[in-house]
Amino acid sequence: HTPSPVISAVSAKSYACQRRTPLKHHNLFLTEPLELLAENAELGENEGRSVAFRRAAAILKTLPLAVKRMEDLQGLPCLGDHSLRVVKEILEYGSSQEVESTRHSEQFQAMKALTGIFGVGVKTADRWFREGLRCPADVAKSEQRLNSSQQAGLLHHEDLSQHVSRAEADAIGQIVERAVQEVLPGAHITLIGGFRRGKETGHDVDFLITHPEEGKEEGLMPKVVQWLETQDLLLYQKTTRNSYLESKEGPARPPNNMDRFERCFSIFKLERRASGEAHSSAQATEGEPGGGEGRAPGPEPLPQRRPAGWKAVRVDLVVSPFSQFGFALLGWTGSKLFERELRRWAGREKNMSLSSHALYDNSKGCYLRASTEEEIFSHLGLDYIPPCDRNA
Ligand code: DGT
Ligand code: MG
Repeated sequence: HTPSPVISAVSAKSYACQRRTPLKHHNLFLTEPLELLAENAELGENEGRSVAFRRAAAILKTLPLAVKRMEDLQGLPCLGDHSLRVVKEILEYGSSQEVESTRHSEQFQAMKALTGIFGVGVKTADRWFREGLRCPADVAKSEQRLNSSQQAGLLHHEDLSQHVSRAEADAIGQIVERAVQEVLPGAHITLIGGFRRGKETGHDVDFLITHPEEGKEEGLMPKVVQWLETQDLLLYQKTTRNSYLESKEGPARPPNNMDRFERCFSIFKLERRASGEAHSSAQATEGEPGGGEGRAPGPEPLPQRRPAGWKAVRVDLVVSPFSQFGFALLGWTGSKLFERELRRWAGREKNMSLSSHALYDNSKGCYLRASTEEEIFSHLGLDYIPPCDRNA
């Protein structure tokens, strides 16, 4: 058997963090169906199955050519029986019955629509589905008790279900920059998430904030949020405090919880120009930092038409101490599968525990310091992969 040209160009590296995965690739016709099955498994809370489909899709994204026949896949890792069956069917018939029936199933569509509401997770969506709700409009009409994030999610659902463009992300970036400089001059703001990986659109905009002087960043988030609120730039916000303490972690509890930074889940009110292009209203308003009264977060009235002229955009802000910045940057750039694979590589191949805060070497019993992503890849014995090639 002559080695297929597709395979000979790809070595059989089985962790996504060992490979370069660009945003644009040649096998969307296979990866989209596999990722749909992954999403369906997530909605059914079957994580193992979901990850298997995501890994299968990810390996196909690294191939330099479109797959034409099953022989093209010989020697490739990460392709389980189920994924191979789906691929085979698509190569032979142009589509997979399982994928298409899932795509059109009432449960999949409803679960997708319900979890598409900001603040609604799989468990809530599943309960609502069993109670007969199918879409955001059903929820709005129902007597369901909603928490404040769900109320905001429903109220702004139309805007939040639209993609955020790169121009909008940049406009939000200017607002965040302005807000942060007002309350802590010298702080650094970095665009993270999908936009850092080169995506042209996103479901939200993610920023990492730090200050070169360790400790200066403490308590920053409430001040930023207050400034944004006095400028009337926030429609919703929920801030969680930093609860990560390295000294308390120790070897017994490796730093694997990823949600311990000071973090703000928010919905920004982004002005649009008449041209339709987003721009920052903060540029036009001279603010008095800390002066006014922030609008209290909490229940808002249920759906009403929003006035034209602005768009609701989901924004995630994360504050990291300078000493953890490299880990935070790596941990928040994604993709989610790439992150997962990095942690799996660290644990299985290196006996290390990686989080967005630190890297702990379990064999040596110590933390490994790093201030850049490059150093972390190097600690992990991996070739450096730039953000644009982390689109696994
Ligand atoms: P999208 O959908 O266009 O916003 O795509 P991403 O890749 O920006 O996805 P997003 O915004 O959900 O998350 C950005 C990255 O941040 C993700 O790849 C991993 C990380 N991340 C997301 N949620 C959490 C979290 O709760 N904790 C931690 N530590 N990281 C998270
Ligand atoms: Mg994002």
